Amino acid sequence: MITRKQLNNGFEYLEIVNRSAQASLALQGAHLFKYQSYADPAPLLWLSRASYFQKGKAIRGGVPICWPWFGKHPTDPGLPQHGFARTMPWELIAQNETDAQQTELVLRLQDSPDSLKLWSHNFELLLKISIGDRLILSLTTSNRGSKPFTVTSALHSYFMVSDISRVEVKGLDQALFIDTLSRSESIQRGSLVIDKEVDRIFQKVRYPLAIIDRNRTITINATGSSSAVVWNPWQTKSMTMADMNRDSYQTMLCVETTNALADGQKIAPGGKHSLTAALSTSPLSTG
Ligand code: TA6
Repeated sequence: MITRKQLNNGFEYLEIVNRSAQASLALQGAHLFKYQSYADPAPLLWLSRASYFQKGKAIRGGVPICWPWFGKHPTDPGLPQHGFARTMPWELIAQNETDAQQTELVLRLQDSPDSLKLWSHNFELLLKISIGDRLILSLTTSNRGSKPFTVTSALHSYFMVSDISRVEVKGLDQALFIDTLSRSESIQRGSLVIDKEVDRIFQKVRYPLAIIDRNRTITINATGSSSAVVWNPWQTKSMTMADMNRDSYQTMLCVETTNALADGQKIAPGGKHSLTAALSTSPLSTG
């Protein structure tokens, strides 16, 4: 079942319920901000208790869409970090409750006078979301203009973890990464544990990745993605963020399915590119 809802301030979102899972999706930014499979005792995605739900402000949590650039704009510091897709109004163009176990939604963002002020290209951006016992998000960029353009992008997934000091990220062993904090390059040795602020852009990533939590494994599979970003702001940075509480960092971890830095995608006129993340959980045998 798909129900249109509004917060008291008029912020619109959709509530999706089927036999496998429940989810909530804001039309602003096509931003999925809640998802929980009924097979899992905890939500898959983390959402800040202090998040904004206001026009033009990104929600802190869920899966923000960073597009058409990831991070700070490469040349113009006046442009919004992570692009504009996550704060613009999208339209729901298709919905299909394939069966009682699965719901599919397609949302669209197209170039507009507002977007052309920020980025001078004609485009169509589609997000297809499949909500079932897994969560699948597929972001397809189409070049509707007469010139090629290059996009960097991310499905910037915030995952709920039981205790950040007890998780590890597997699948990045030997991967080259840029540490954005020290602006240095290095190679990941073994699993990644989080015991301080971490903000690493991994290149040439081979999926799947996994977050090993106390009693579950979160598996992140992807297609069309060559990079991955692992981010936790830790306490000091969290305290500088109005939409994070001081203890927020203890139960969240971003493992983002991206094409960042040198992994930007050049799309010819008439061409398209899809970035897809398939997210699932499985219980960790405590034996
Ligand atoms: O997750 C990587 C990152 O680029 C971090 O550097 C941090 O800025 C994070 O994204 C959140 O960015 P935001 O603009 O949503 O506050």
